[in-house]
Amino acid sequence: MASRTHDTETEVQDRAILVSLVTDKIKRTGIDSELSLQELVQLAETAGVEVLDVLRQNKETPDSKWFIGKGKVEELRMAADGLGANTAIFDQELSGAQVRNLEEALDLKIIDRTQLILDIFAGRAKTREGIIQVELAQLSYLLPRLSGHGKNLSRLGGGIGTRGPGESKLETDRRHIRDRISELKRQLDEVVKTRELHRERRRKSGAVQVALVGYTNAGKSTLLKQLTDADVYIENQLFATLDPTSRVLRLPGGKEVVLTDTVGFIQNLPHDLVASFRATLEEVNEANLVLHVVDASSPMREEQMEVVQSILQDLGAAGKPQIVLFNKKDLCQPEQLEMLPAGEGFMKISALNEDDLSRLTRTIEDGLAGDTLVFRIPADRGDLTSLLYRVGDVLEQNYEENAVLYTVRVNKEDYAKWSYKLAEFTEQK
Ligand SMILES: Nc1nc2c(ncn2[C@@H]2O[C@H](COP(=O)(O)OP(=O)(O)OP(=O)(O)O)[C@@H](O)[C@H]2O)c(=O)[nH]1
Ligand SMILES: [Mg+2]
Repeated sequence: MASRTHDTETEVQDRAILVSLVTDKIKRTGIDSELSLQELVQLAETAGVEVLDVLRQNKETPDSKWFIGKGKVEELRMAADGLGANTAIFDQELSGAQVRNLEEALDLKIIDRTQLILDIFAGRAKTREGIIQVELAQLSYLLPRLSGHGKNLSRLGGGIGTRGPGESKLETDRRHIRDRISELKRQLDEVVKTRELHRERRRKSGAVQVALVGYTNAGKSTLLKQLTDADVYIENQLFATLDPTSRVLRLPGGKEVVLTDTVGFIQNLPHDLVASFRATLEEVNEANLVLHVVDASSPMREEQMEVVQSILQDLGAAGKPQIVLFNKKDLCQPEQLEMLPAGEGFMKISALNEDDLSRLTRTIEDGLAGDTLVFRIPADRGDLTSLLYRVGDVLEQNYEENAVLYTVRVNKEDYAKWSYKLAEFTEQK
């Protein structure tokens, strides 16, 4: 937020009223707007904003000029005057014109959820890659909205205009931003190439990779720290981690794997951010095993798990072998814990409990070990035989009259890709 620019003369704490508009379209998506609003409060607090009040409105469609209804604008003005607010934060994305109209009518700084998330990321970025990615996402978000952001541009720095939007000035600003976007993309390409080289090296070294993924604040960094003594930033706030961190983890049997902590996910993750962070997020695709960390104590647990699964799907990592870790069990009631799915692929843990951690490393070991499966392949299905050699090591072949029995130690990940063809020929699990 503005307060983070450390402009000492004008530094004012952001004091905000949060606004949520629930439209019919939103209702149809099934997003729980109350939970989303709770999350917006956390996001605002993470950004250092003082939240004074929350306004809600139900409306069929957004107002094209004001986003919320005219009467609600008046209500917002009165609340802001009464409470001494200087900012309004909307839980849904606004157009540039809506921002401008609201700013002019209310004399408040107007921010939407996307911009708030971008702001938090901007404050967190530490590595060159992270900094480039965030700036790229910010500018891509800003460009189509430029004429709406008279007041907010100063936060972006980099010589972008902050004065009133005269049209010719706007054109110059747009050109500057487009130039900057091309420059950032070029720089990002270089970083991505370097990352590719690293990946290639890791792949060649045969290092086994395990990725910690999950909703923001689930406890991923805590697990990395507890398991590997990594000195990482852990905080009870959203998006504590931005850049992936990898550490070597020694499993009980002596095998070493590379454990990677990643940026947390959130619902409605801004599109520009996902696009910019794609290279970082795609690290997950390198993993042999995905540990999906869930905050089991959160009332939003199920929604959060769905968000994570759908982002994994987008990244093409949904088919990876996955273990769901229901973390923070120490904060759950016994009844809550009983309701959680159990069995293979699920664990209830506390990142702070030593016994759970040793159970976890044993489970990781098991999760990485391949299964030995037996397939009965009909004699005329030579196509399937060649597939078997692709999914693992064929240990044994026994010939029958019209079929061959193959004993195969399958690599889980490769097998997952072809199981739709092979599963019906499996003899034993
Ligand atoms: N009580 C309890 N707190 C936990 C546990 N695991 C993590 N925490 C706390 O949860 C908060 C978030 O932990 P982080 O490890 O930073 O979470 P993260 O998933 O890395 O979050 P982001 O980096 O923001 O995506 C911190 O305050 C941790 O101390 C647990 O098992 N029990
Ligand atoms: Mg973290």
